[in-house]
Amino acid sequence: MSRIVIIALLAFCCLSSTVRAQETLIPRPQKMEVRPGAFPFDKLSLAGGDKTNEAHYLETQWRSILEKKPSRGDGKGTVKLLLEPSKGDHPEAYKLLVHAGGVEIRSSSSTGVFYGVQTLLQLLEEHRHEASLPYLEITDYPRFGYRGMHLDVCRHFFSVEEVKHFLDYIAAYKINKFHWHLTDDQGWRIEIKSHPKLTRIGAFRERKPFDGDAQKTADSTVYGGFYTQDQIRDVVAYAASLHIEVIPEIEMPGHAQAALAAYPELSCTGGPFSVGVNWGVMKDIFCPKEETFALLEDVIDEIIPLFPSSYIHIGGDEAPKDRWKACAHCQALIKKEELKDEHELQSYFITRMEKYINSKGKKIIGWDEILEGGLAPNATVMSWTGIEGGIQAAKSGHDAIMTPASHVYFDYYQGNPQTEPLAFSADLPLEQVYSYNPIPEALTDEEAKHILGTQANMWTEYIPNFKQVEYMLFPRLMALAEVAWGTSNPTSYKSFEDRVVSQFKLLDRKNIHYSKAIFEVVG
Ligand code: TNX
Repeated sequence: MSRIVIIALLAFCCLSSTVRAQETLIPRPQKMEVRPGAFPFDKLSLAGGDKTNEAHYLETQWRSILEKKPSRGDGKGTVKLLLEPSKGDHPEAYKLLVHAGGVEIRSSSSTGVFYGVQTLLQLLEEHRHEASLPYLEITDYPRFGYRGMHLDVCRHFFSVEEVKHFLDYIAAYKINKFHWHLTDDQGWRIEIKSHPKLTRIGAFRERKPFDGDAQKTADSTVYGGFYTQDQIRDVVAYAASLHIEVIPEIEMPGHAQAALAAYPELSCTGGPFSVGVNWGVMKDIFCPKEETFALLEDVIDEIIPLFPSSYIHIGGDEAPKDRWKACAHCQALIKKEELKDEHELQSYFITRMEKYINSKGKKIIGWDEILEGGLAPNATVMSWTGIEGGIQAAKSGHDAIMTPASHVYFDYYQGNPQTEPLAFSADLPLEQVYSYNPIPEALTDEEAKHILGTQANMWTEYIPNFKQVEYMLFPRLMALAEVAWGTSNPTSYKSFEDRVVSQFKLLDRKNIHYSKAIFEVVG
């Protein structure tokens, strides 16, 4: 072979691997420069003495990608994870360098190192066939500190193992908050030792044909399950090892039918109730009685030591006021507290719970309906009905997390409802997620500082098993990740789609379900 042909071939290999490195990473890094040259996999080794959680994580994942253990270099390896304090750096920033000496990941935090490791794993995956990594330099950091993913375990229940898989998936795309929706009309899913009926009664409902084989209980007419406090601690610790903070949600005053089935005396009518089997908004909600506040405070007391997060989400959405209107106690309370109406009574409810939670050193998050009747003084708003709630919160100096149904509701259809599996009856194709900008135009730069970030929600009315969770998550999780990391560019959606397709190889190899709706010809 002539030298010219060899040089041309080398140049082609280099170029194609360069282009690929840039075309595959999700979320796309803030800055990436690919240089001529490549470092062979067989020279990669981990420093023998590196016993950090991140080195351990890299070793385990490496084994699954390359189907063999990475070699451990004595003392020094060619892959270096370097935690080095530096002033003024973004707390989650990292640098990744591949050069003639090997791979260096540098950060001032273990979280940054972890994100560098995630990027390296995506590069290893992409280059596994040519068995070398292109020389490159990546400087990377997220736009938003809050990059969230939610999971509703109430409408359908998912085991600890499944929740851990969910955490693995979101961690791989640098999501750092897990919003765990633990109570709703159709199930109370967390053990509360002081009120055992919450799970003994509230965690189980009548089984429906749609539930399929999932979560078989001894009685085949019953569906359900819950997490013990030990299991909760286990999940929270697992999430922490993936640099994910778990934010628990305990719904009040609405979406409370499972709790009312257990303790009907906390309703306005006295019940009786059964744990919800149908989807939608239920009229029976917590009644603002002293017994209700006492139980909810007990719940909070048990929740606080389980979750290190500084937040507790207390719901606040979809609480119809029918029962409060017809309840003598509620009307007397409205008078006594000099409130205008039932909306202000809801604000009284939330503010009272906020005061209790604040007194324990934690902050509340609530869905945007907590704005009605006046926002509790320190509340963070999760804006789901649209972006207005987030705008209103930020303009009044409150923090907000943007989760508008129009862009980040992963229970909606990803493609044609004729060919996609049954879902909530609205559409949310990949491109729509990708086009989202969490900062509303209506905000000034100063107000925009209150937008902590964004989160996608996975409501599970139509998601009876974990395979379906995967399916609804992928590939939209990738779009969410890039929006939250701040490197999405809707004008080059096509090139994002190419990167998504290249990530499908990994999903295939791991046997993870995902929607192929993006391949559908729209016509
Ligand atoms: C509205 S989003 C709800 C949920 C449903 C969801 C279905 C929100 C705060 N409440 O209870 O599961 O719509 O998309």
